Amino acid sequence: MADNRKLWESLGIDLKKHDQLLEVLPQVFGDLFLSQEGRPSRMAYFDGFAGDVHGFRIRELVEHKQRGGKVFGAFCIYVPEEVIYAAGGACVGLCGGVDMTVAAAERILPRNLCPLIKSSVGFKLERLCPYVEVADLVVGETTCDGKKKAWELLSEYVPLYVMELPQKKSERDLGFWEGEIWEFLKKVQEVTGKEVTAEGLREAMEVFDRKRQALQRLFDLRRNDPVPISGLDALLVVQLGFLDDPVRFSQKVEELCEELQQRAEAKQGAFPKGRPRILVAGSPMVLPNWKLHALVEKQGGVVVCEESCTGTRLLTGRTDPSDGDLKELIKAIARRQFKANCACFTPNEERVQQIVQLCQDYRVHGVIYYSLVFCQPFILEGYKVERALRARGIPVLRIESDYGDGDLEALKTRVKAFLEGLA
Ligand code: BJ8
Repeated sequence: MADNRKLWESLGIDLKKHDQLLEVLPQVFGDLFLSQEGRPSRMAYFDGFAGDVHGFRIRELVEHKQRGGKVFGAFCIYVPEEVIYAAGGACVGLCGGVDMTVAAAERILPRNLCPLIKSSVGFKLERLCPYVEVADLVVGETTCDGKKKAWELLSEYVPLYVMELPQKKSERDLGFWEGEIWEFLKKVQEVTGKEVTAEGLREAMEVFDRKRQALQRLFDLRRNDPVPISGLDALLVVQLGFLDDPVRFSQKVEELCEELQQRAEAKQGAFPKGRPRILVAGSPMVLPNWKLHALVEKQGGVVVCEESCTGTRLLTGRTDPSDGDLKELIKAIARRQFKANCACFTPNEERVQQIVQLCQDYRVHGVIYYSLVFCQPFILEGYKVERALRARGIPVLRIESDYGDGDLEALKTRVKAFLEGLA
């Protein structure tokens, strides 16, 4: 701990406020995660990571920089990590899931803005996140309006580069996005001083494909009934994947999956069979946003799948890096990414169809459509999703929530009634 404090101090972290942040987390983590009975033993690695989330990984990143490496921070799964990795860089996710930093962000951002954006910006304003402080370049993107305008303000505090993500998915848009990846590649080369070669990019693509495949296996195992891992634990694993080294992370997820496979074969569930199986669809839930999963599982349900960027959207597609020059590889990256259906795209019919399919694949009893408050793309798309699900007789509960606990009791009542209705 003493070493961590020196580390944080060297990064310019506001230690006093940071202490307040770390004060609450162990208690919450213990109550929600460690109190679960019969957890897979391989969760120990992820528990350890969560317990020292600003410690050992930050030290690794600092050491990486001391060896001449660079660190990039990103807010979206459309930022092509492979390119960063191919130039010897490390990439970490910077999206904020903490209520404590929201008020600070409201000094420069409007109140009626999504908490994910406010929490992320607030972390920088408050100097509370070592991942932001260690980053050499922060990468934003033009997904929703809130993000793209917030980046203009955030760029006054951090070196920031913005990728322009098209809003449609035609061949012309795909070509445009490939161009954006090329521009980004140039920027990455400029920051790292290293050339991205076809060979390097191919290797990087293999690293991230392995990561996606490991997570896909974790999700596939959640199709079992009883489900061998709680929704809370699965969510934690995915959330930590945004921070961890991708090679080590893949290995740890694969080890966890081995254990879950055995549990599934032995019909050993995280909960007894028969609980209502819930799909959560919508806005991402970034660390440490565990609010909805905790509510569902405390009220007698189990979350078996997330259709979000902290879920299936993150795992979408494979790149086939077997051959091809740099041009082909960039094309393969862009094509894979375009299979992910963020609500920022229009039209987005594939997403609606995908959610319907996931309901079958994961044998769910009901869907909770979750939007962060003021997240217009996901809130608006909720209507179409709900209509499609109801037409197929699948019950839906739509929820809008933030990172605070002011709505906890109301949510609890609604979730409880929904689950009872599924029984
Ligand atoms: S690909 S979901 S990570 S943009 S929650 S900031 S959309 S108002 S996070 Fe996202 Fe990329 Fe899409 Fe995924 Fe805006 Fe909504 Fe906030 Fe959001």
